[in-house]
This record gives sequence, C-alpha cells and structure tokens, in this order.
Amino acid sequence: MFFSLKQIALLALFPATLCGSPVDLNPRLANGLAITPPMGWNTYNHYSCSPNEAIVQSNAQALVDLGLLAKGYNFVTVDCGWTLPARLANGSITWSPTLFPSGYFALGQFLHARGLKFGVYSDSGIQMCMTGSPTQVGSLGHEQADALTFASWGADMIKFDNCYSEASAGYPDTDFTPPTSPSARFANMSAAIAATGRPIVYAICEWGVDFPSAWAPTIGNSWRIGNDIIPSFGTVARILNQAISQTSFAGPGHWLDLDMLEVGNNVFTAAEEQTHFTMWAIVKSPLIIGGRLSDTAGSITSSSLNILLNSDVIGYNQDSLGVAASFVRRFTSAGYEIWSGPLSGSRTVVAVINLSNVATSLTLNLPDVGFQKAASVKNIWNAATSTNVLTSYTGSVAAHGTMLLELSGTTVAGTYVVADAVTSGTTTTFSHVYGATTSNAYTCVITFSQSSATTTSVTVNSVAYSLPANTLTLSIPISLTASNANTVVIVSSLTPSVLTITAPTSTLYPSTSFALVGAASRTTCSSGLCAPVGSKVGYLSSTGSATLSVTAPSTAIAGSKYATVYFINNDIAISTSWTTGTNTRNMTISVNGVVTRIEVPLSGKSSELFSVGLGWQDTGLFGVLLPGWTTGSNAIVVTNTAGGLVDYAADFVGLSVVW
Ligand SMILES: *[C@@H]1O[C@H](CO)[C@@H](O)[C@H](O)[C@H]1NC(C)=O
Ligand SMILES: *[C@@H]1O[C@H](CO)[C@@H](O)[C@H](O)[C@H]1NC(C)=O
Ligand SMILES: *[C@@H]1O[C@H](CO)[C@@H](O)[C@H](O)[C@H]1NC(C)=O
Ligand SMILES: CC(=O)N[C@H]1CO[C@H](CO)[C@@H](O)[C@@H]1O
Repeated sequence: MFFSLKQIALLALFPATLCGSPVDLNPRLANGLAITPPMGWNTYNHYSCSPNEAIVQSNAQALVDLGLLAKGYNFVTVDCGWTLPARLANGSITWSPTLFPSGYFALGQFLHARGLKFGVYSDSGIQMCMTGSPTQVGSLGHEQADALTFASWGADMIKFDNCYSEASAGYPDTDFTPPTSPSARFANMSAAIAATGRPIVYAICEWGVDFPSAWAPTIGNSWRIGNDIIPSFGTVARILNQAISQTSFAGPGHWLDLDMLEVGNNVFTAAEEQTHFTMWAIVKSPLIIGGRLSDTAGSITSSSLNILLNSDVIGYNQDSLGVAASFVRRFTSAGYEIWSGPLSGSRTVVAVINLSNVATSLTLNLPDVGFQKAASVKNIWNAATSTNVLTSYTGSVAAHGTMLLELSGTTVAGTYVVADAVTSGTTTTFSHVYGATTSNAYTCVITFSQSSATTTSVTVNSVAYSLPANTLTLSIPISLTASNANTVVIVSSLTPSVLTITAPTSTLYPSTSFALVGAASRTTCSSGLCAPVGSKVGYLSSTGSATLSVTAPSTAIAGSKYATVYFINNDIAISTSWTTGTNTRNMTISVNGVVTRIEVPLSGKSSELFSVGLGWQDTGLFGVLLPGWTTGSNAIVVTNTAGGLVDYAADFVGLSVVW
C-alpha cells in the first residue's frame, strides 16, 4: 500500500518535530510478533558470510553465559554463507554439510534447548548475498517451499535479503535503483511465512530501496531503512540522517531496522559504542548484536558487554509504548544534536549527541523537548541523577559520546511556578526563563494566588502595569533574549503563583518571494508537494543563491531569531554508503552578512522509483537560531558556501522567522 503524494506532503507539513506525525498504515501485518523490537545476535558483522556450527554454538552459548539472554537477546541468526550453490534433487534448500555437520534442524534444537530462538537467513533473489565462490542459492520462486523448510527446522525469524534479485538487469549482486519495487518479492515471502502456520518474525532487508517504510509494515515485522552499517563511526550519523524522516512509521510489531550493531567489534571507542547503542535503542531498532561474543579466538570486552547489558537503555528499546524517538534539533556548527521520545510512565528519553571529535560539556534546554522542568533527570552513561531540574541540564560528554537522559515528573514548557522563584518582600524573581528567539513579543500571563478588591500595581522587569480589582491574571507582552537565563522580576503587593510564557508567532517567507542569483533555479512542484509553497529553489551553491530583503515588523528588536527552514534533501547515500555518504546536504543562511551553516538530513518520504523526482519534492523542517537580525531591513541570502562533499545546498522551500 502506498501513500498518496498528498498524504506524504501533509506529513512533511505538519510534523511533530522535524519529521512526520504518526502514520496510519492500514492494514499492518498483525502476526502478533515483535511487539517490542527483536533482540539477539547475528553472524554477519563479525564473521561476514563465513559462519559455521562451532561459531554459532559458542556465540549462542555466550548469550546465555554472559547474561545477555536474560536481558532479552534471544534470537540467533545465521546470516549469509550457510547453504549450497544448488538445491537438493527434490528441490529443497539445504545447509552446507561441511559448515554445519549436525544440520540446521539440530542447530534449531541446540538453540531452543537454551531458551534461544532460531533465525534463518535467505534471499529474495536467485542467490544469497555472497560474492565469490561458492555461490549460495536464493529463495526467488521458491518462497513457499523454503518457508516450509525453515519452519520445519524450527525457525523463529526469517531475515530476507535482496541480492541477485533484479531480473531485468540480469540478476546483479546489487541493484539499488531497480525498475520495479522489491515489495512484491518481499510480499511473497510474507505470505509464504504466514502459510506455514508457525510464528516467525519476518525481517525485511532490502536496504531501503523504494522507501520500505511506506509498505513494509503491511508485510513484515522490521525493515532495513538503508544500506549496511560499516565499521567506521560516520556510518552512525549516515544511518540516523536516513532515519529522521521516517521514525514515525515504527510501532509495536513494526520497526525500522537501522542494521546490526557494531558494539563489541573493536571498531568504535567506548563513547562511540554508547552513542551507537543509545540511538539504535531509542529509535526502537531491533538490537541485534554483530560483535563476537565468544569463539576460540577470543571474547567480547567487558566494556562493550556492559554497554549491551545496560538495563536502562534496553528498557527504552523495549518500552511498552513502542514509540520511536525522533529528531528534535541539530546545532550544526557546535556539532551536536537532540533526539527525544516518550516512554511509558509519563517519562521521556532524550539523547544529546556530540558528533564532534572532542570531549566537552553539553547543555540540553528542556523546552527544546517540550518541558520547563523535570522532577528527575537520570543521566544514564554518567550514572548520575539530578532532581528539580529547571529549564536546562548540563553534563559532560566524551568525543562522539551521547548524554542520555531519562526525564520524569516533567512540567510543560513555558510554565514557571513560584516555588522555583526567589521571593523577597514584594519582589519575586523568576530566573532560568527560556527564550527560543530574541523578541519583545512574548506573551506573559501572571497568575496571582489571590486577587485584591482594588486595583493593584504590578511592575514586571521595571515596566508598571495595573491589575484590575478582583482579577487573578495579568497578560502582558514581555521581552526575552534567545537564552535559558532570562530573568523576570515582578514587584507587587500580591504574590504571583505561576508565570506562563508563550512565544510570538512566526512569519513565513516563501521561496517564491526570493530573487534568484546566478545558477539558482525555481521548480514548480506537483500538486500538494514542496509544501507549503508548491515550488522550490535548487542549484544553490557558490554560483547560485536566493536573496530577499526582509523588513522587520515595526515593533521588532534586533538579535538572534529562531527560524524554521523548509528544505528538501533526497540525496540518499546508497552506493556512497560504503565510503563518504552522509545522507545530508549543507545550506548556508546569511542574515545581514552573518552566516549560519546548517547540515540537514534527508527529508523525503516519497519513492524515487514510483514517483520519479518526487522524493525531491518532499519538504522537511529544520529549526535553527539565526543571528544577525536588525530592525528595519534585513538582507537574507540562502545558498551553500560551505564546500565539503556536495556543492549544492538542499533545495529551499521557505524560511519562517519567529520575530
Ligand atoms: C527433500 O529431501 C530432504 C533430504 O532427504 C528432506 O529432508 C526434505 O524433506 C525433502 N523435501 C521435500 C519437499 O520432500
Ligand atoms: C509471487 O508469487 C506468485 C505466485 O507464486 C508468482 O506468480 C509471482 O511471480 C511472484 N512475484 C514475484 C515478484 O516474485
Ligand atoms: C557540510 O559542510 C562541512 C563543513 O564545510 C563539510 O565538512 C561537510 O562535508 C559538508 N557536507 C556535505 C554533505 O557536503
Ligand atoms: C555540544 C558540544 O559542546 N559539542 C562539542 C563536541 O566536540 C566539539 C569538538 O570537536 C566541540 O567543539 C563541541 O563544542
């Protein structure tokens, strides 16, 4: 089932954060399995396509012995390399007797005897993913027979790959831009699994070709969103930049698969392993260990093991709400970003990732994730808990590390209670007051604990107001800078009990009002796309830009303004995912000559395959604080002066500014 383009555009237009609101993909596969993300171990990341019985048995035993099974890691999947070039004479697929002398039925028994579950790997093509010799026969055209065979061996999961599958191209190893969607081949295996009558988790692995989030939940329990993870830390950001536009598609029984974990493979630092594990966990990816746990050559380090065993992080992954954390905000030049998501028990998980190379301290402003204060903030990797945290939280983070926080007892952003203020005589001082933007147009509602029979004088930050008789609330404009440390000082004979501060509204400057310079060009989009403008500006680079002179509202003040960039980036790293691919594009936005670079993720929820070009018409939103605004006239230039991997900026749809 596919979304209409209009639905897709609306997702981009009305995001919960940057990405879409929850999506109703009906009917979703309802096999009752994977109600929380699958956890387990798989041979591939450490042993590539060279598994054997001894390897699988020793690692499976280690899941039990190291306490991993007790934490929920119960699937053991033998990836590519287990079968033979040909089927048996009767047409059945079979194991390599050299590699698995006891056979696959016995392997299933070995696993089941230990309380583990058996994952069998196959492929939707004529061969399984494995280059060189021997080749490995695939399941294309044999889905029903193979599903029955796997079920007869006791399979509890089928991981189904996508190699050697594109007939029109002569079945090459990989085809990342096939003329037909993989969906029908994967649907055939889904039906074949259902026909076995055995409960088998179906893990779809077609590398994100044809945007499987739009159809995979109807046929499978998880689906890979992109190309393989590689043993280089940049892969983590690359995969997350692909996940951003589709986290809302996850839910109980249906999960975005960010690929198997590299934790324990001695390719990342401890801080990098924490970041990788944290993000996979909170985005609700299956947690499939890809490191060696134990074999004759060695065992996993205790540092990596302890990361995999962290009960809090596992708890976020397995949380009963089943809502994937989503991207909130990226501070591109500072090199960090925020993700958050709801947990059961009215808790919230927040990850602040330092993607840069140096240890530092990071500050989370709670309003960025919707809160003003939290009764408790538990810092998981620093093993520290703080109470009554007002407005912001600061912690130390290693290079490439993540500050992982669990918030509970939260209060909605914009509300400040007198218990957290300082009162002296008739003066009440609220500090830690947050402003997302520098503006004198915030609205502040002061609620007093009692009213007076007569008019009362109230002074707020040195401006005098009158509270009418018998009135409990005073609503006034207030000025705040973009900061978490504004102060509101109230002087009155009446005691204020609560302040509620709301931000000013924003003004959208559509790209249609910008002038084009040099190579920049405007494209009119299909109906409902490039929302909310209907067209976009592309070819923004050192030789092309879009410019606009913006007149500030007459009452506005100078300073940094919070802005939302409406952008489009469908530059999906598939073949470049093995090397430099990031799934990002830069944009530079200059305000009166003050330049801010943003690096934006993929925005698209469309398919290049079935709506050619329309993935490039799917808007995403990116929030950023832009310095440099003055009163009067402001010169805006949108372009890409940053250089780097890609010359072109993301395409530009519009800019909305909170004055
Ligand atoms: C094919 O032969 C194998 C080996 O004898 C057997 O285990 C399997 O059940 C047979 N398949 C069918 C479909 O009869
Ligand atoms: C799916 O299975 C049906 C029935 O076996 C077959 O006719 C069809 O070609 C298969 N589709 C694909 C894409 O393999
Ligand atoms: C974005 O700009 C930074 C800084 O110049 C650069 O390192 C990075 O490679 C750029 N990203 C892309 C996708 O071009
Ligand atoms: C948020 C933050 O402080 N990030 C830091 C990550 O490390 C880089 C060093 O490369 C610092 O510059 C950033 O400040």
